[in-house]
Parts: sequence; structure tokens; C-alpha cells
Amino acid sequence: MATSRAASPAALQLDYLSCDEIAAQSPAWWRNVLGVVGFEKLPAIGGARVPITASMTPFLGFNDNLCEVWRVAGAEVQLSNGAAAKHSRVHYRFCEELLFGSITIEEQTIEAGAPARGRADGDSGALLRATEIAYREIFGVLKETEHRHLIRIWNYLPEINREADGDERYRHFNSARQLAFRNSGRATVSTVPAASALGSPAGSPISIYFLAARRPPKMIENPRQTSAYHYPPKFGRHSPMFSRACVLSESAGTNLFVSGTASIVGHETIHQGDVAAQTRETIANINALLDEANRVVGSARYSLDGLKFKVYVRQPSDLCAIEGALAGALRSPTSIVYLQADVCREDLLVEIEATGDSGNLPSIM
Ligand code: 3EB
Repeated sequence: MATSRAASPAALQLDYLSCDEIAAQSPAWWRNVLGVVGFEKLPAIGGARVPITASMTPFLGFNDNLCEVWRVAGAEVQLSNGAAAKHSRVHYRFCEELLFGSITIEEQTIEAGAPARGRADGDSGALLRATEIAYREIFGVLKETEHRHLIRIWNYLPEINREADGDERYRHFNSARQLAFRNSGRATVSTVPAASALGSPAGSPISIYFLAARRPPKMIENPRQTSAYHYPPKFGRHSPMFSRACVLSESAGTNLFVSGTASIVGHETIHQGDVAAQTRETIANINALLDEANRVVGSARYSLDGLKFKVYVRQPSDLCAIEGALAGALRSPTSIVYLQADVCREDLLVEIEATGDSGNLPSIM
């Protein structure tokens, strides 16, 4: 049966706009907005009736005040807001094909309700519970709206490298994330979403936002790297649950999602202490993913110069070296947002994520 859904697939559009540019937009523009993400802090956007969130990772360089804006193309698309379900903290907005959502949880509020146990600074209980709650509520929304396929998720955890109860907080997060996938009946390999996991400053909430779809994306792995869900146990008892990239192959617009990518070959970090070499290795990994994505879609659709990047820098003093290495790899000026964030292995100095689109699209509004 031919459906209108198949005839006009939704086209995602990603823009990085300043708060001032966003404030100047018309009501017609807002109707197609799925969600807005600020970086350093919650963006000051009054009156918007769409999910608004922030990663809490400080800006580096000159691009401060930018927001990541996700929209769906087409005058005929109808977006709806998530019903404020009583027991869910997820804010979301969706059309037939696609859903954007966000959730923020303060670990302190979780701790308050926890049974009496060690409350030392190192306590990991709140992080484990908060992570499990966040993913359980996300999966609940996806089930309810039938956007079952998580395609891309961004995870920001305060103090990601800090030790708590004898293990790194990132590793505790991995345990709880894996448990949540299992508890929801989801596979823990192959179909897991593209993702990023970064550290935010102490005192930030856990902040997670995501895109989901009604139809399954095509997952992409990197031939140069061990799949993260198959990392050996020395990187943590429970492996990270993410795919290296994915493609929404049937849709126009933004349809390639490259996960946070770093200087890892096989499963080992390489170029320890050399940030320029780490940046070049990261680009080599992204190029390998582009080759895979082009192979999967059967055309040379994606190239490095057509991507939009977010670059997470551990040490602000490394910014120049990273900019230089990127300039050497990119032929034309590209959209790049630099943010300060701790990366989820102590020896990684930089992590880069990217999005791509099919190109040659009629521009939408
Ligand atoms: C890596 O390749 C670097 O835990 O969701 C990148 C992207 C990384 C996502 C995640 C972790 C995650 O292992 C770290």
C-alpha cells in the first residue's frame, strides 16, 4: 500500500544559530523546529514551545552563543509536542517519521530518595540510578510514540573521569546504560545508536538528548576500530552501547550521524600526549566511516568537506593545535563548533562528532 509517508520522507535540517538569530525567526519557522540545544548553558529563548536543552560544555574560540537547531523540512509536516506524561521527565517533539527528545537529571535529587548507604564523595549509586531512569524514560517515550529506533544520542555527564567507588564514573554510566538496554528488551550490539559521551563541569546535571525514528537506520561500523560494544573488559566491565555511525538512507536532509570519534585504532588509544597526531588519526577514522557510509548507500554521497563538526577539546590550551590539524585536512571552510569537554578516556585529548547530508537539496525556508 502506497502511503504519503513513503512518498515524502521527512527531511531533517541542522543549523547552528545564535540566540539572536533564533529570536528573529517567524512563527512559521518555529512550527518546523523539533528541538534546540545550547552548549554552555540553557539558551535564553523565551516563549518557545519546543524542547530546549543544553550540554553544559563551555565554548572555545569565537562561536559563543550558538545553538544547535533541529528542524524538519516541508510546509506540510505536522509536529506535535509530547504529552507531559506525569512520570516522565523527557521533553519531546515529533512528526510521523522523527522524534527529538531531551532529559536532564540532577544526581543530588536522586540521592535524596536513595536508601541509606555510603554518601561519601565517591558514591556512584546516584549516577547509576539516574542513568537507568533516564534511559528507561527515553525508551518509554519511544515505545509510546512508536519511534522505536534510537538513531543518535548525546550523553553529557558531570566529571566523567572522576573515580567513584573504585571505578571511573564513565564506567559506572556504561554499566547502567547497558542494564537499561537489556531491561527494555533491546539488543546490546549492532542496532545500538550512534552516540557521544562527554564530561561536563562538576555541578552540572546529567544531560541527554536524542533523535529517534519510526523506521530503522543503517548502522555503520569502522573497519579500523573494534566495535565499542565489543571492547575488551579492560575498558570496563560493561561495554559502551553505541555504533560508530548511522545513516537514514531513505530520507533527504541531514541523514548521516557520526558518533564521537577519537584517536583509537583497534581498541587502543594511539598518539598519547600528541594532540595534533590524535586529531589527524580522528580524521582518518571519520574518513573510514565516510567510505563505509558511501558503500552502504551505494554512491559517493558523503565527503569530509560536506560535514558539520563538533569538536570536544580536553585542554583549552590545545585548541590552536587542533584547529591547525583540522585546517590541514579540510579543503573548504566548514561548520565547526569547539567545546571544552573531558573525553571518556583519560588519555584522549580530542573527540570529534559530525553530521552529513545528501547535498543538492532544495533549501528549506
Ligand atoms: C571511543 O571511541 C571514544 O560511550 O557513548 C565515543 C562516542 C566514545 C560515544 C559513548 C564513547 C561514546 O570509545 C569514546
